[in-house]
Amino acid sequence: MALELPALPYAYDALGPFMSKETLEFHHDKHHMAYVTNGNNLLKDSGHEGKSLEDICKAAFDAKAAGLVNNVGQHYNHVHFWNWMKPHGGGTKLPGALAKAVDSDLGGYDKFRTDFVQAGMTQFGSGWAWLSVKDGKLAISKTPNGENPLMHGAKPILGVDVWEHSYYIDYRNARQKYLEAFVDSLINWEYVEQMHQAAAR
Ligand code: MN3
Repeated sequence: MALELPALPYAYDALGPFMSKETLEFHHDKHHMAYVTNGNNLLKDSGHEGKSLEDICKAAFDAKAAGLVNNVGQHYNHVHFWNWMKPHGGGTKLPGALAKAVDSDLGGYDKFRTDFVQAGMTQFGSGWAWLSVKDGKLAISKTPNGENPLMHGAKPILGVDVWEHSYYIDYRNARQKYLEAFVDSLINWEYVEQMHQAAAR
């Protein structure tokens, strides 16, 4: 299965003022496209071509195949990242089942917000902060470069890209402001809940 760049699920200017058209044009059309191109080149004759995206992520990490980990990992991460955001998203109104799990596993919404932003702030250099299901419970984590929680025995349900290409045009060096805007104004909680339900199966 060749990797393919999906269309954004909204217009390029739909996430303003929290994420600009210019950021999305570079991030989706240039950065994500490059992961697709490089990933497809690396997948040729790798023995992984017939596997699912999730299985390639895990197999590449287990094989310490850094090129595949980063490019196929980044393809997986970005396919979901576009859907983890929506216009007029974010905020404290989580779908019921997810709100319950955030309360019981993470100490409530406010602590989730603090800890998720902190995970993004403390990922040194490029990478991601995550909300995942691990051993049946929600957990917050961070990974470097193109890695994701699939490679660490968990199922991601929300991730935020903390590579500078995701925020430098709009926020310059203010990573915390970007992370807070992501949580408060961009998260597509319905999509997070879909992945939460799927992870429980
Ligand atoms: Mn990115």
